[in-house]
Amino acid sequence: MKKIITYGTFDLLHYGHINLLQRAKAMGDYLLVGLSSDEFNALKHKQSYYSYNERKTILEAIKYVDEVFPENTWEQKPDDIQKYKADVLVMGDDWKGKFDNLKKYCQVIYVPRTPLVSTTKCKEYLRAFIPR
Ligand code: C2G
Repeated sequence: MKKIITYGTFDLLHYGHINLLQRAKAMGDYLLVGLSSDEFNALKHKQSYYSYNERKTILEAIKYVDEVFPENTWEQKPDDIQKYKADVLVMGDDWKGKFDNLKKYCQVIYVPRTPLVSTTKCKEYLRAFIPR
C-alpha cells in the first residue's frame, strides 16, 4: 500500500484544498493528513475560523482522506513519516524547497497551488458582506 502524507490548516475548506487532496490521493492508495492544531496555527500566525475538531470532522468527510492526525510542531514530520510509513510527502508549491530535507525519509512532491483561491480571500469576501 502506497501511503501519501500531507499537512495543512485546511480552514474554510475550498476547492484549492480539494484539488490538493485529490492529487495527493491519486499518487497512492492511502492519504494521511497532518492537520494543524489550533496551537500550531498560532505558531504559523494563523487564526482559523473552525477549531481543530471542526476542521478534522470536515476533512474526514472527504473521500480522498483516509486518516487525519494532529500537526503540533514543525519538527514532527520525520517522526510522522517513519511512524506512518509514508512513501510520499505532497505539498502545494508555495512550500517548494521548504521540505527537501525530508527527502531522506520519503519522496517529496510539490504540486502547483490552485490559483485565485485561498482561505484569506474567502475571509475577506465574507467580511465585506457580514457586518461585524
Ligand atoms: N493549497 C493549494 N492551493 C490553494 C491553497 C492551498 O494547493 N489555493 C495547498 C497548500 O499549498 C497546502 C494545502 O493546500 O499544501 C493546505 O493549505 P493551508 O491549509 O493553507 O496549509 P498551510 O498553512 O500551507 O500549512 O507544515 C505544513 C503546514 O502545516 C502547511
